[in-house]
Amino acid sequence: MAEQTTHGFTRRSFIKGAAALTAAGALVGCSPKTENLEETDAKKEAPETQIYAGSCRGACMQGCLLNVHVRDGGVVRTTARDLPDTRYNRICSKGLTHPFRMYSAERLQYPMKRVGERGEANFERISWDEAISGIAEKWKSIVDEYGSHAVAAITCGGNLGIPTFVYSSTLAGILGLTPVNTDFDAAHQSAMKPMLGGGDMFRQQNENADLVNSKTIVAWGFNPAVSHVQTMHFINEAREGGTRFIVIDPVFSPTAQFADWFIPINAGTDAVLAMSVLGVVIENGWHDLEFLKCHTEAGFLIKDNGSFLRMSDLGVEPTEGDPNPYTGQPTMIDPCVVWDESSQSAVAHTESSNPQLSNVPEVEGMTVKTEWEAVLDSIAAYDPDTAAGITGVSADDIRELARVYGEDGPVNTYNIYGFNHYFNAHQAYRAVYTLGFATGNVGKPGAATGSANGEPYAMFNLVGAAMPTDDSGNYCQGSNPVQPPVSQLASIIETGEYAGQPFPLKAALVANCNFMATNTDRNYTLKWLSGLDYVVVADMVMSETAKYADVILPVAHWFEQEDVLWQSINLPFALWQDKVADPLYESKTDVEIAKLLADAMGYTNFPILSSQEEYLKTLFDTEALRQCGVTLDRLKEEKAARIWTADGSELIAYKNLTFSTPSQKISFYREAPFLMYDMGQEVDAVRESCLAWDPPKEAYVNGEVRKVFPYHCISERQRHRTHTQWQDVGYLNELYPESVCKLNPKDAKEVHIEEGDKVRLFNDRGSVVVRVAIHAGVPQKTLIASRGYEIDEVIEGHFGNLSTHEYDNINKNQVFLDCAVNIEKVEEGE
Ligand SMILES: Nc1nc2c(c(=O)[nH]1)N[C@H]1C(S)=C(S)[C@@H](COP(=O)(O)OP(=O)(O)OC[C@H]3O[C@@H](n4cnc5c(=O)[nH]c(N)nc54)[C@H](O)[C@@H]3O)O[C@H]1N2
Ligand SMILES: Nc1nc2c(c(=O)[nH]1)N[C@H]1C(S)=C(S)[C@@H](COP(=O)(O)OP(=O)(O)OC[C@H]3O[C@@H](n4cnc5c(=O)[nH]c(N)nc54)[C@H](O)[C@@H]3O)O[C@H]1N2
Ligand SMILES: [Mo]
Repeated sequence: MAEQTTHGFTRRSFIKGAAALTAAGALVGCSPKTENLEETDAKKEAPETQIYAGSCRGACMQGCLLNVHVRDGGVVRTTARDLPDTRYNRICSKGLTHPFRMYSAERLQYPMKRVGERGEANFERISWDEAISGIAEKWKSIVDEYGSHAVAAITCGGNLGIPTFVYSSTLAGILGLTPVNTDFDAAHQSAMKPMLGGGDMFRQQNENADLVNSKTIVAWGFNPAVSHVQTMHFINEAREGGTRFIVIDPVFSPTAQFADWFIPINAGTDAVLAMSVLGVVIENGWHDLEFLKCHTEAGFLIKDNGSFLRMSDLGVEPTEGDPNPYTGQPTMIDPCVVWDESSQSAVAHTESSNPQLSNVPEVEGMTVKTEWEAVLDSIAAYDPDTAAGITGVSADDIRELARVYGEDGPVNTYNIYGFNHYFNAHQAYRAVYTLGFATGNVGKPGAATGSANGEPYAMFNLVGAAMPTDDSGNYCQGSNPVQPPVSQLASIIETGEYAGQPFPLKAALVANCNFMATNTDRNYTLKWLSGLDYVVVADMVMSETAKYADVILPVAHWFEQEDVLWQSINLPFALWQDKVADPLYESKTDVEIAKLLADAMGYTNFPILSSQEEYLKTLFDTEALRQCGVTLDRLKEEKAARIWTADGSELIAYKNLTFSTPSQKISFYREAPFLMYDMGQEVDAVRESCLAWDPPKEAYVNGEVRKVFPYHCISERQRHRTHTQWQDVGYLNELYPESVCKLNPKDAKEVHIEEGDKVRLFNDRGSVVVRVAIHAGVPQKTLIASRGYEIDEVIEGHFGNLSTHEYDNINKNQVFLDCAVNIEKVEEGE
């Protein structure tokens, strides 16, 4: 019989748990002795130390190559390891404290099943056999009754190594599950895909070494001093070489401290600022006409009904193009039309190098306007004075920023997700990117516009991971193509329907994700979670989400398996992870777990899951990687290899100025809205066709909600954590002992709150009680909450109680920052 153990985990137990650490090490016969980490430098290394390569793979989207120092079978420390291009050598406090995670007292040691109520964290140890056969039995009965789509695979960004895909892609494909990605950071995609085309969309930025070539760098809603520390280093080097650094942020952020010019902006109004700056750019003729004509759709003609004028409208029959590479279906080519200024005639866009951008005469009796005119129309309302009233940026500053874009190029407009987490975020991305592209800031050294989001999917064999074949070469059944937004889960589970169709959802497999702590609207999460019959969580630690599991599976640490970190763009390398030790306790790798689950469900014949190596091999099986000469064998040997460019040159995004839109040009206009989810919601197609601004739902300073809940609540990433990870590292917790709420000194005075006071932040969704830190960098009527802390790390409540789970009607996008609250003092002892 399984040993009966009841666990009441608390996060705080770590600091108390130093003794447990050594005991944990002793369990597996290695003595990691983390309490004896030596303060030696590499040269004074003890002779018996073995040094392995490792990589730090949390979702900070960078990743450091590490030396993992092993003595007597135990990891004793980590140091930075040389990359082939040593300009990129880095390590941060997280990489340096990794041994503490490996030997954390919080690590899950064996499979467990729930014995108390969900969320109580009362579990009983079970064997792997019992765990896997129990899961299979439950899933089989659900599949028999409701079909395989009734089991969801929920994942997020816990580990950006290769096995990240094993559940929601590979296992979901084999078993036919419904993948639910947690809709983080998504508005950017709905703006980018139609503008630049899907294929290359994650390569908007040049690699970081190119930043020195910029005359101006604009961090627009980007806080690299915390969120991308590797990039910050390159920005500072560029500054030393004379590059001007501009930061646009509502908050005087850690990055703003390095700015030559800090532009505070009202949250959620970036679209207005960008449109207004673009207006001034155009007024002064600072836009790049040649670029607009040759490499964008600015000259494409649009008919009165909003659709493009195509050659078929002029009587030219469409021709058949190459079949679609994914579906094999035939494609028809019916090119869009431009008005060629030189010949004064309407021609296919491919035939003109000099399209007229405005005032095109009627074409065969049809009134037309250009895409460029659509842009001009949509920005017309935002003259600098009007824009100043909305954004809080003065008209003079708007004009000066326009001059910078016009005269101080090349400009790198660098962002990730600062303005992503609001209702109207796609509008902001579209407007900011239009400004960058209209000034020709793309495809050249020093010039780039966009996100350095770290997901270079295009290089790897994602299709092979999602649609593996069995040992007879037959494709698996494939996962559910309908992937509902998280914001609909409660109603789906309650009604068994989504978008008017039956959609039973009964169980979930959760991995790489701590949604109880990281999703918006925690009460909503609790609601849908409690509607599920059966929840399995695979994690390394007893996360807040694992506490809500029916069965918990312990996962091996990053250092306990071979892996490749490949999801980083501004760091142009794939990084190898040696297996430095066996998985501790009874933990298993994600690939092993997926294999056990597939086997137990009767799918025993998929070679992709046969070993970690086989899994990695599948993902590496692409032409793009072969062209770069990046193979697993080479990585094993060299530990890091440059990716991105076949000739090993520095990555300049879109260097050939060819984009992956159907026209191969940058698109500013949409005939139909690009919807990230479609459940029949109403969408204003005209408004979505070009640039626009709608105020964010709650954050807008002059909005209705702020009259009731006067403070905008921004949640801030922690330097010492990636989301909730590293919370079990005592050293870091000593430096940052608790979650706080930062408050502007003037506001503090007004509401009679002092540094260290206990306060309750609340709105009609819920509340949290934390202590206050007074901080002049916080704008007035704004509160900055430290995020990434779990429920037992705050005094009462949860930050996740405050935000809304709703999305706008375009984006499948959680809006963490679109949140208004009020604040009140809580007396000590209350
Ligand atoms: N240490 C650490 N690093 C991380 C992470 C972590 O948890 N810890 N998380 C990683 C992940 S998954 C992500 S998505 C990235 C995100 O990294 P970033 O894109 O840098 O995102 P944020 O930190 O959310 O916000 C960046 C800045 O945008 C500002 N901002 C907020 N609202 C607005 C607005 O309306 N307009 C403008 N212009 N600025 C605004 C914020 O004040 C902040 O200073 O960071 C990654 N890196
Ligand atoms: N309030 C607020 N909330 C936010 C944000 C915000 O700005 N404000 N930012 C959001 C953003 S941008 C993001 S990307 C999300 C991130 O949200 P999450 O991805 O949920 O964040 P993590 O804390 O990284 O949680 C991942 C879990 O994966 C586990 N894990 C790590 N490695 C492995 C592994 O190899 N295998 C398995 N099976 N599990 C592993 C970790 O232990 C952890 O419990 O958070 C979002 N939440
Ligand atoms: Mo993120």
